[in-house]
Amino acid sequence: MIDSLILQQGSGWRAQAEVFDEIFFVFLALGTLVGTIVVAYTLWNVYKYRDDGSEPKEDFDAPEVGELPTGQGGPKAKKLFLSFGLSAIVVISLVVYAYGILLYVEEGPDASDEDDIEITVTGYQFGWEYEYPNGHTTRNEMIVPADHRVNLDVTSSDVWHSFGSSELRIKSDAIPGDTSEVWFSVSSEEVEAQGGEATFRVECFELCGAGHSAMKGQITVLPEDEWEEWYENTEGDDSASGNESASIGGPTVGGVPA
Ligand SMILES: [Cu+2]
Repeated sequence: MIDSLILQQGSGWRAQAEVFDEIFFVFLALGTLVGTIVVAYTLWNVYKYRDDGSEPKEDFDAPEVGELPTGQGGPKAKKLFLSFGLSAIVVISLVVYAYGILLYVEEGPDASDEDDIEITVTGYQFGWEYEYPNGHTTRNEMIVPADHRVNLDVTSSDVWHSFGSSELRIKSDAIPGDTSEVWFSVSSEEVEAQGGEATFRVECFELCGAGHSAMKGQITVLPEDEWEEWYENTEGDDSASGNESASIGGPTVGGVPA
């Protein structure tokens, strides 16, 4: 289950994938624990108060239809407070914990670091265009270096889209006239584990027209030096080398069913 990416080891960074896997695991573990206790306690009471054919004792406080059990400060009320109290502690702890950790997902580590890579993502019917800081653009394949925080400014040139990668656990609305931000980073350990080049699938998560299902792309993460070599070669050419990678997402016009 927890086969998440190898993350920013040593840097103190955590990728969204790791954060979300941790939240999932904590909720799963607590849910399983509480569920086991509740079901076991229920079954035990079912057995304890089973109908064995004998008459109930005189003082047996049987619940009556249409009346709330009062408890009246007796042992029943104690159980009620205990169960409400424990539930409240569990729920409040989870809210505080999840809220704190999700703030990290929103903000990310070391905001506005000069090593960050800023890329503008523009959705269109039907594909993605990426613009790098030097003005170079690629279509459908985004190429970024490992061990850097990548900041995406996501927008659209026509209708509403939603840019996302399930493997990286990132998703962001792409709305014409508006920009939303999302970040990610992939460690060099992960790039190494994927054989020197890590790839992540990109999809559109907002039904945007007939070619929506074909609106796929890819994030390619290279080791830093290889990426720098690639990036330097993009200087001055306008998207010529980038377009050869357009085939990764399939022919975008062909995305429209005939
Ligand atoms: Cu779309």
